[in-house]
Amino acid sequence: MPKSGYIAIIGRPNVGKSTLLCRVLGSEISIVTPKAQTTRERVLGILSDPARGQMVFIDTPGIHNAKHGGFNEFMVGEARRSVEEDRPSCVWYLADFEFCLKKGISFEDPVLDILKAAGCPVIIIVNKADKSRDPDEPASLAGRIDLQARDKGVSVAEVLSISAINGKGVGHLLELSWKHMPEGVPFYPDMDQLSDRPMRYFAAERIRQQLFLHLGEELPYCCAVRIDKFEENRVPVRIEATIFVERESQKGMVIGKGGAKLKAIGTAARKSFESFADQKIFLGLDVQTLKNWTRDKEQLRKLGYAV
Ligand SMILES: Nc1nc2c(ncn2[C@@H]2O[C@H](COP(=O)(O)OP(=O)(O)OP(=O)(O)O)[C@@H](O)[C@H]2O)c(=O)[nH]1
Ligand SMILES: [Mg+2]
Repeated sequence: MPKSGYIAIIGRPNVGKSTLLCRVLGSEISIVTPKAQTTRERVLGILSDPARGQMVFIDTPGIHNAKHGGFNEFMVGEARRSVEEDRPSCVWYLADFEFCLKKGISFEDPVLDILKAAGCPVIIIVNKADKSRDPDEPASLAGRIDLQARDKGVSVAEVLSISAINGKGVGHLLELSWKHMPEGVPFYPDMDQLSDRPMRYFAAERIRQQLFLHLGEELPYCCAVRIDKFEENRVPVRIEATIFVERESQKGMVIGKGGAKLKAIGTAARKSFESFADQKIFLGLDVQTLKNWTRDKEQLRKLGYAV
């Protein structure tokens, strides 16, 4: 009998959740940047193995202390929904190696609450172990974290150290995870399907990734992307998108002098999406203001950031 189950990947922002999902699938379905709070919504990544079954991963936004109302609350809500609504058979709780070394594992609110709400085994993954200078350090750290987590009442299945960036320990993690999958037929019968999201979503995400990489500290958090046109039957595929900023003054910062910034963002996003989709793309970008969209429920809903 094949095995099939969901695994929620949760943790604080920037610990490497999306990097790990991409590593496991061998495909960049979830965008990665050096900045915290890159992932904004739940994204499914599907790993199919004809001999064993299917593991469906849920990448989630980083858990942080979000203020009530607005966009940050939506993002933390996504992490909560991944355990409360998606009913995972196992949780991967990722933590940052250097942070754990200095401060131990952090179960500050609302992390513990979300882990307990999952009601399933939790594999604690100390990621970025490649940053360790002492080869014994990751194993001894894992031992300490195990005790700390059990003390807090977390249902710990295992504590592992890995490096999502170079793949070390990821094979072992997958082996352990199969053991937690219940028997059942695959949720997604097409064994080549990698995600639940359509191509236009990946196009929007690649534009957003370039906004994170090209713009200064705060600005990417004020940007949202909407795909206005996605004409798949044309060669090259024609995509038109709008980048929304929160304030009129931010428009110029995204466009840059003589349009140079927007051009660089568009070129990088186009190349990145062309290599992902393996197709030639035409990408047209426009920038508009959607006043205070991160705090306005109605605008959030229009952008698709609503429950
Ligand atoms: N050295 C090292 N860096 C890593 C590793 N995994 C991820 N990173 C880096 O950490 C940064 C954040 O990675 P992400 O995968 O975007 O982290 P995330 O947890 O998905 O972040 P959010 O979506 O913002 O919550 C990127 O610069 C990655 O290259 C790792 O194993 N080792
Ligand atoms: Mg992420």
